[in-house]
Amino acid sequence: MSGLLDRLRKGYGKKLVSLHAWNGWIVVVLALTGLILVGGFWRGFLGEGRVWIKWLHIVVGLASILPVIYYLLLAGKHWKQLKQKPWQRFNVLVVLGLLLGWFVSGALLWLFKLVGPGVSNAALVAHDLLTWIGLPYIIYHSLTRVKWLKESSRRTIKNDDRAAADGLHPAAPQPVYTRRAFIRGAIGIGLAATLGPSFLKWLGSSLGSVGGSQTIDKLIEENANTLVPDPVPLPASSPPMGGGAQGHFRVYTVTPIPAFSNENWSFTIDGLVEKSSKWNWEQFVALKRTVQVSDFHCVTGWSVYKNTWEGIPLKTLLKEAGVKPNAKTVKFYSGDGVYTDTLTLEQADMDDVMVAVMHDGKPIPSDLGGPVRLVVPKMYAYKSVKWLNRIELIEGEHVGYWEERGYSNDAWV
Ligand SMILES: Nc1nc2c(c(=O)[nH]1)N[C@H]1C(S)=C(S)[C@@H](COP(=O)(O)O)O[C@H]1N2
Ligand SMILES: [Mo]
Repeated sequence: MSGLLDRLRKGYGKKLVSLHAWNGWIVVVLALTGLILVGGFWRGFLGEGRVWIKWLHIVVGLASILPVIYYLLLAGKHWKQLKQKPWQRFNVLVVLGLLLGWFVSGALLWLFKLVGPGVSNAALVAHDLLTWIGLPYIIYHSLTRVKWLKESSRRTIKNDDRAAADGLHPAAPQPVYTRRAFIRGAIGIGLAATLGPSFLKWLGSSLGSVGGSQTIDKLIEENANTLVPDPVPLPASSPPMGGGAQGHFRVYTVTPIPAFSNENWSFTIDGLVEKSSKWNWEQFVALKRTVQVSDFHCVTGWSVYKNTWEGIPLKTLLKEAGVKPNAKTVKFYSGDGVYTDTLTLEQADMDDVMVAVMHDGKPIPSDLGGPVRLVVPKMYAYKSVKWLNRIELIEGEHVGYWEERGYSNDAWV
């Protein structure tokens, strides 16, 4: 669009130029912060910084509506000027659509507590889809219009002219056109080749969220845990009482995904209890389990509905261990060595808080926190500690991994 903008560098044309620049920078900031937020690679070592990046993304995202509104005020005149330029009109519509779509879906995600999991789930898929389509489009748009591309094609003309004058070889009939088309094509193919596979993977898992078991089956196949024997599902689990989970889990972890074997896995309950216990896997799978169906909500906007979890109610474990009167907090440790979280004794007494061993009648795969994970259905999923291997009863308080990084200690859905 800079070609057009060059010609508009007067009066309101100037406004359009700076609007275009502002908009460009906003998109750059949002793209960078957004990609950092979803990129699993960054999760671990950004730690606290992630919360700041999230706020930056939200604030800039909300502000991104301002240039759009401003443009819409100037749009009438601009639109007329583009009468003879259907492609530029198309481009304006695409960019406006993207910005509005990102804004609306982003605002809904920001207000996830207000709009509820159904809406924020749809908003997250829309936000992702727009990014998958919009970001490559905008990258292509900017790469094919940068100055060096034009300069290099100008240089080509000169060289070819000189070559023709020297009589070395005749100038190609349309050197500018072919060279530009070639570079554009190359950029297009390059983008498609680098982003295509991840896009298809994302598309597969998002569409899979209608009948999500497919993706979980794949995680089960890739299960890095080698614990034997497999737990035998109760009749209520197989077939799953809830009819099979709806939605798909995004694999979240702040560490590399740990893997366990019979040799290195154990489960401990200790601290302020009458009777501490430590189970190995064979002992642990022999404990009496129950089955429940519940929804699973992450604060970043996605949910998985109707999970059939089979495991030991936390309540039962605590009762058998005998909680001492001075205990105040239940602290959960992950076998990843890093992640922890807590519940108050009162919260831990809810019937549906479960130390889960199976999901939809199958062992929980390592990616999803198996062999054993906590499930706290009434709270956001950051309370649902993966690779749970120790429960400690403590007197004071403890600040969990995400709570330390800005998440609310009040995680009620
Ligand atoms: N050990 C550990 N447990 C964890 C997390 C984590 O990073 N490490 N992430 C939490 C968050 S924020 C969510 S949404 C869920 C995600 O579960 P999933 O990876 O099985 O989808 O796990 C929770 N439990
Ligand atoms: Mo989460």
